[in-house]
Amino acid sequence: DEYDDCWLRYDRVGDDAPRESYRRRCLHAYVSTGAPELAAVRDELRRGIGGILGREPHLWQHPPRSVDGFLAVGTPEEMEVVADSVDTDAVAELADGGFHLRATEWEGSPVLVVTAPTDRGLVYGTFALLRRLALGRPIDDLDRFEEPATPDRVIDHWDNPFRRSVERGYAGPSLIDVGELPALRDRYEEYARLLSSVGINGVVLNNVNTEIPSRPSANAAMDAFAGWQLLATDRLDDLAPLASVFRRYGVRLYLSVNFGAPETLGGLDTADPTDPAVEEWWAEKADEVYERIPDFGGFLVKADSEGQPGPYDYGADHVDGANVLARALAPHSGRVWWRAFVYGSHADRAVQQYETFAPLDGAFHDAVTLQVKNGPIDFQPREPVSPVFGQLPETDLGLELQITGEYTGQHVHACYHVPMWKEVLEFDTDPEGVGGGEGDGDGTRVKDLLRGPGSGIAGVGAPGEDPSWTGHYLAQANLYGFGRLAWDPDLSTEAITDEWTGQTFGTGPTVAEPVTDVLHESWPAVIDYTTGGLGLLHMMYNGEARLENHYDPAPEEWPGYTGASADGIGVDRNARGNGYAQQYPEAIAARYDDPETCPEELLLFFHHLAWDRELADGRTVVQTLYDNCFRGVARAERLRERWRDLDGRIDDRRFRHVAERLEEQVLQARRWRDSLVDFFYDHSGIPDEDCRVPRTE
Ligand code: BDP
Repeated sequence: DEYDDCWLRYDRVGDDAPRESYRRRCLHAYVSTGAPELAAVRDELRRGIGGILGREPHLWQHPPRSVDGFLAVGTPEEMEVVADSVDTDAVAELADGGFHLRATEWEGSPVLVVTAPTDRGLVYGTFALLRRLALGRPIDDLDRFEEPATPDRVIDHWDNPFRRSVERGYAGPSLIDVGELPALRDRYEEYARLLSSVGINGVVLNNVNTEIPSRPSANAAMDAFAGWQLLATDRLDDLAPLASVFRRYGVRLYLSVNFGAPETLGGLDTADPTDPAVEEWWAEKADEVYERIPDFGGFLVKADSEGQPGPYDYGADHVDGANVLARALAPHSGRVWWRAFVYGSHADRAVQQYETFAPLDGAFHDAVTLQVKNGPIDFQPREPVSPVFGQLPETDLGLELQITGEYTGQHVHACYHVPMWKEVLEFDTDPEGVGGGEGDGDGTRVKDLLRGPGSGIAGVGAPGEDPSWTGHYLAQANLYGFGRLAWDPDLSTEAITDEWTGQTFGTGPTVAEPVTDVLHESWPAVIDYTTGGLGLLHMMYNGEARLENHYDPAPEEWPGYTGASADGIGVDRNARGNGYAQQYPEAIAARYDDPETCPEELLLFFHHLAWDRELADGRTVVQTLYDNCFRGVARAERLRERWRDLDGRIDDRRFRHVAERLEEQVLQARRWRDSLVDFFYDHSGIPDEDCRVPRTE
């Protein structure tokens, strides 16, 4: 069909895979028939096994006794074969979504069991098994329990039904045409499969900017339907069939809601969260939602931020605001994801978030998840981890990552985000163990803070209507990696790359190695040529329209971000400056506060330093910036060269698509480099030791 299969290609496995055991244990499948999820399991087995072994499995309604080996998929309660073959207590203890894969024997015949305490666990278990087969891994000794590390693993679409556009989307119009619901498209199910296959269990349908019609579009007919109107009763009716498609794959629907909805939709004269009429309006709205979508996930809210209304408009605070929604959703087990992306009252936005939310720790309702971007600024190629992590012990946190490449080349450039996310997840928020623990990262890394009930991981955007789903084929790896890390943050970057590459392009080294090299070198390249690699950020052009560009270089545009002057560069977010570093626990604050101990990759984020100050290796600040910008281009060129090794080894369509983008990436990298080195030279007046700057043309 028209849409790319991404990592669910299920190509025939080669001779090096244990095909004989696959055939034996998988060509006959006894699958329970109970829940709707099981239809998804059967379909997937047909596609998966059919592709991998070249023959669809025979599906049984009872244990097949006449054959030499089979696959059994079901809960222990439903299937005796399963109950006989596994430790049922251990299965029952698995967290929601968890599953167990086990190769064993039953009545003398080899059997492979996929079981779980819930039906959605069976779906995840099936995908996990098919992944193993697609990667050619052994199955005869399988005895594996898996469960998700965090309960909610959600993708936040920034789709505008109003325009059918995707904010920060680089893959065409909205994948889901909510204006057309209840009509469904085949691709919704394909999409649900992709999400479920990596363990994503929630989709927020619409943009956090809920499109207030005071910004009319060119098309007057479309102005009738904006994101905030999704909560209207007839719109909710339309959502139910879509929710059913996702439900079969264990994925729940969520909506972004406008905090002013009681006024704009409900006709009340206020949306003041402390007003009883407002409280009642939200409660009734939640009832309406759950009558139609019983497993609805909850509301996502951007309040008091970038023009969105919020509790501040009514003299209330974020606790009042989040809690009124939470009280409405809690009876239905829904949650409010309340975004911490609030800024505007400080010259440096980095300092505001912690100041705003730390004093509210412990005051949020149990059904609130505070959704915090990984860094204090805004999805830059590299930022320190937000000081909110680890310092709000009484608040359920959701980590917000950006899957889409808003600031990393917008899917024209290849940029693999997985190593960046790993860096965030592994960050130790309490290296001294002040908050308890050993002080060796035990239980205090960002990933550990996301394990409890009520916490989660949200990833912003990426997919659109483009047949590639993500615009750039390599950006599929970010969607894949997001899901895998949300499920298991202990996975290494390398393990995720191997899985994705193997399933997407094949496991043989002549293919896997070049793809891996390209992915692994892409983020370092982007950091180098768009920032100079010492912690500078946001040197992208902003533009005049509300949807800023964030793609082209414009280092002069935001002097506040670079701190460039004749005497030096960087921003004093330290004790001598605005005190941002001091928001961290003491050990971290001390490390960042001293330029000698501050990690070099964040140096200019925390310090304004003289251009000619020497760094650890003896080079000056300005020389290092020059060198890194040139290194970035060299890296981009290497991506391009390495990709060429795949010519004739993968299909031409994907080969050329990526090859063309890498050509463009090299051109853009040079443009970025030139713009940045000119900027550094203009301010410093110090030429490059290698005579590359000032540039002669
Ligand atoms: C920024 C985007 C903007 C979003 C905002 C947000 O530039 O389009 O609306 O974040 O997260 O990264 O709300």
